[in-house]
Amino acid sequence: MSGLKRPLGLAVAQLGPIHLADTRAAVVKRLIALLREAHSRGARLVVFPELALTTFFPRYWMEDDEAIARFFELSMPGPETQPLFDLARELGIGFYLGYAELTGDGRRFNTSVLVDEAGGIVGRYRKIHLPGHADHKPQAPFQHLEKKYFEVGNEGFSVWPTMDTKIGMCICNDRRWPEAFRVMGLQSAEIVALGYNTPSHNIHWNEPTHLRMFHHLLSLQANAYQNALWIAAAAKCGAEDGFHMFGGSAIVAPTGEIVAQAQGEDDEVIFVNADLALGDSFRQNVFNFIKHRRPEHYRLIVDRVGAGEPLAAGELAKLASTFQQEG
Ligand code: ING
Repeated sequence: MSGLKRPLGLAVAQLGPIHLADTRAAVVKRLIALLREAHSRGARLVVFPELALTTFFPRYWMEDDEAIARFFELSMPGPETQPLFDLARELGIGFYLGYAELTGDGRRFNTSVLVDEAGGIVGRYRKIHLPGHADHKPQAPFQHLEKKYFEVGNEGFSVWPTMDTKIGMCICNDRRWPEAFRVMGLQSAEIVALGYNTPSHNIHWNEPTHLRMFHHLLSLQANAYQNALWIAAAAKCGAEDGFHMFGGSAIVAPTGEIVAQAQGEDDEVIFVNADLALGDSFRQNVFNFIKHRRPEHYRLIVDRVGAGEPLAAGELAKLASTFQQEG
C-alpha cells in the first residue's frame, strides 16, 4: 500500500493550438485521445482548457452575431461533444471542460462544467474575472474581447462534493485574483480545476515575456498554498493561426510546489497521484481559517471595488465594530 493516505489520480490535458479551420469533431477526437491517455495513467479527474472546443476567438473583432454564434455551444453536451461524455462514463473518469456557452435566452458566458465519473454534469461555472476590453483596438496586433463576447458570470465561485472530495472551478484570469480561491477555500474545496488561454504577448504594454509564465505559476502556487488546495491548470497553447499562447500547464500541491508541468506546447497529459490528505496539515496548522482569520478587519475587500483614499483614523475600527459574523 503506497504512503498516500487519500490518493486521487489527477490529470491535466493540455491542448495545442486550435485553428479557425479546425472542426469541433476534430477537436473532440483530440480530447478523446487525451481522455484515454489520462485514464491509462490512472486519472479519476482530468482537466481540459478554457474554451477547449474552438480557437481563442476573443482575439478577433466580429460584429456579425452569426459569425460570433458559431463559436458558442447551444447545449452541453451537444451532438459533437456527446462522444466525450459517453467515453468518460464508459471509462469511469470525471472531467472539467471549458467552452463558450449560449443560453436559451441568448446570454453568452465563458463557461466550464464539472462532469463526474458517471458522465453527469455536477457543476457549472461562468467566468467572473473577464480581462481585456469591449472596444475595437485596430492598432493592436490582436484583440482581447472577452468583455464584448461574454457577460460576467452570474453563479459565483461554487464548490461541489464529488469523487469523495470537494472540487471548485475557475477560468483563466480568475487565477490572478486571490478572492476567487478564498471563496472556494471557505467552502472547504480540496481541488480547484481551471483552464486558460493566455497570449504570450501583452497588447497593453511592453511587458517582458518571461513575466507571463512567472506570473502564471506564481498565481497558481500562491493560491494553492494559501488555501491548502490542489490546483490543476490546463492550457490551450501554441500558435493558433499564428497567434501564440503559452503553455505551462501545471499541477500544484497544497504545499505550493509544482508537482507536474507540461514539457511542450501541444496536446499533452500530465498526471499526479495526488494525496488529498496533504492539505490537511496546512488547513489545521497554518490556514486554519476559523482559528486565525479576522474578517471584521477585511471589510474593504468587499465594500470597495477600486482602490480609494486611505480611511481616516478610527474608520477601520468602526467598520470592524459593525461587522456581523455569519453563523
Ligand atoms: N487570458 C489572460 C489571462 O488572464 C491576461 C489575459 C494575461 C490578463 C496576462 C492579464 C495578464 O491569463 C484570459 N483568457 O483570461
